[in-house]
Amino acid sequence: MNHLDAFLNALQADAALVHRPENLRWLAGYTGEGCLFVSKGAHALLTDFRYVEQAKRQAPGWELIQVSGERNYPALIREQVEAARARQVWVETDYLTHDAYVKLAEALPGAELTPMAGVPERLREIKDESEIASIRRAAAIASEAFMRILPRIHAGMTEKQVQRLLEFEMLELGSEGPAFDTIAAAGPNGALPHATPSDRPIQSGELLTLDFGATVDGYRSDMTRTVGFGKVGPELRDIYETVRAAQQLGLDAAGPGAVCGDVDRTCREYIDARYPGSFGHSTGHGVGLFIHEQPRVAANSETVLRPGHAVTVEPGVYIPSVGGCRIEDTVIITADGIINTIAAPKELIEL
Ligand SMILES: [Mn+2]
Repeated sequence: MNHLDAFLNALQADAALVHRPENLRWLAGYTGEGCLFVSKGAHALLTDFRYVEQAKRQAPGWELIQVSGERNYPALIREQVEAARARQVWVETDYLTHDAYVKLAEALPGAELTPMAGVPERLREIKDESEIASIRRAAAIASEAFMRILPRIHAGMTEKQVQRLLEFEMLELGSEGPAFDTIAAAGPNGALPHATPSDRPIQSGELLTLDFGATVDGYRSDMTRTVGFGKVGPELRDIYETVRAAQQLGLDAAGPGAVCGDVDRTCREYIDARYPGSFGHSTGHGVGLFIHEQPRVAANSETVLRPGHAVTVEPGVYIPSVGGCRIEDTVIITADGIINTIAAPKELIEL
């Protein structure tokens, strides 16, 4: 079933307005600005002059409606809603600004605007073959970029220099852009799970955590590797091996039928027995058009993993003023196991 049909099946209102760019792409294959109007009887793409040709090319099956001057978005949306005789209209209340919502409501006095309530997010969870191919390509690019920079990074370089090298190689290999803000965090910065790369030179004896991804057809990959510089001492080495073992346990626990909360607990119990309280974030998350999607691989998640899920497994240990380590792969759940999309090795590398 294509994405539009799946969305129509799930539509529990007379019509829906879609504004979130990733949902425009997911539903219509369209990457420009504008919005979608979807009802049982019609599906239209509203945009302005700048995107008309692009819309024709990318979304040929959609009725194209061009905004201009008097015929602005609220007026054209009103025409669509009235033509469809829609009384209840789904809108992305978790995306529209308050001002945009108020304007819509003013333009549609006869309609009840109700939250779309995570329906596209739920439907996007299970990836089809072409989506999986894009994620795997993005993952292969990120993995290969990591391997390419290893011989070129050394103590004395700054976190920002490593970040730039990594992002350059991903672009060279065909990434549309970083999947998210690349994290490069060495030494004490490694104890901050989402550190911003700084101008601080990396010192010998430190661990460097690199969390990054590539983008292909809008689909993202997510991976983390932690590498050592010079000779890494026994304390950091033990942290590294603890995370590595926990991550492997998480991968072993993931698969069709596995409960997300159980995958999380597997990693967490292993780490908590050795470094209590040092692993404060979730074990993983879905990956797709967004870097963070459903399902969450978190302690309280009862979601059962199914074929077509793309999730990360990324436990970490963070010790303030000592350092940190995280190891992450993006895996695809299949009928009989998982495909690990990330090929880069996980033995401790000392550069
Ligand atoms: Mn991640």
